[in-house]
Amino acid sequence: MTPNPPWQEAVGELKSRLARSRKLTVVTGAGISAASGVPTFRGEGGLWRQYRATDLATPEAFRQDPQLVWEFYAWRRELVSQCHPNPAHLAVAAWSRRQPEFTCITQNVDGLHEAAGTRNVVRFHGSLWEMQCAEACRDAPSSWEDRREPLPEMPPRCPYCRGLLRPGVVWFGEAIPSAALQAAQQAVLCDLMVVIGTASQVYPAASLVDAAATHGAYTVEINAETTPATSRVNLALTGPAEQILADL
Ligand code: BV8
Repeated sequence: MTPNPPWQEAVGELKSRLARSRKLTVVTGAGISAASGVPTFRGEGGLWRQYRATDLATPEAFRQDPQLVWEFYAWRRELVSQCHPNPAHLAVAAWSRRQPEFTCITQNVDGLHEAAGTRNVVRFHGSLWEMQCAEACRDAPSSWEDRREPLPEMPPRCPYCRGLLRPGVVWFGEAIPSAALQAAQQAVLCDLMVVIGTASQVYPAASLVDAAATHGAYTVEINAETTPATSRVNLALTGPAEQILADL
């Protein structure tokens, strides 16, 4: 008889909370996409050449070397275009169809929640599949979807002004898009928040669980390791999200 994984007893509690919830908000990070083959930011897979993702995901890095930053994002677009939703994404998508009120606030830019059919996804940090004119030229829309793989030229250029394009993601030091922030401010007014696969070190995303708790939500963390949020939630399930959510 294999011993029950440590999360077994907690799964029962989460199941009953899900059954009773009237408004569920899920917050996800890179860990939910790990089983799909998408490298996380801080794990060993988070290295690209000799750089850390967090060194390249900044406006300064882009200003200094747009070619290098675009090679990083082109590498991630190509890699993610081969990745598919895993059982954790599929479980969240099922919740989005079944729960009376549901929001998925994701820090991920891979688009796998949408690919899994999840309803009401808030892209808190943008998307690899969105483009913006880096000059914010007046003829270009604020952002648009561009799934061309590979990109026709490197670095890609704005079709409206021939200036540089930039990936439609939120870099460190950049503000969260106001629409996403407003959606999140509504979504934290929930009765149950489940935080999945995030090191809870990036702000303001990492403060969403505290905002939910302040408004009376029951808070749950599902993560492969303990994080600064583990001691702040009502229920922590430590293990691989794709296994834990498959058990649910
Ligand atoms: C901003 C898009 C201000 C790009 C990303 C306090 C308040 C406000 C801001 C700050 C603050 N303190 C510091 C800041 C600045 C900064 C910040 O938080 N820095 C950190 C490093 C301390 N925040 C910002 O800059 C934000 N903007 O504050 O603006 C402002 C306001 C007005 C006007 C101007 C400016 C913007 C942050 C957004 C950055 N962009 N992504 C891209 O992707 O290329 S962040 C990026 O890194 C991801 O989106 C993600 O959010 C983050 C990585 O975090 P995780 O998702 O948690 O991933 P990680 O690898 O770290 O962890 C994975 C976890 O999964 C691990 O715990 C692992 O154990 C677990 N795991 C692994 N496998 C599994 C698993 N779990 C379950 N199952 C598995 N199988």
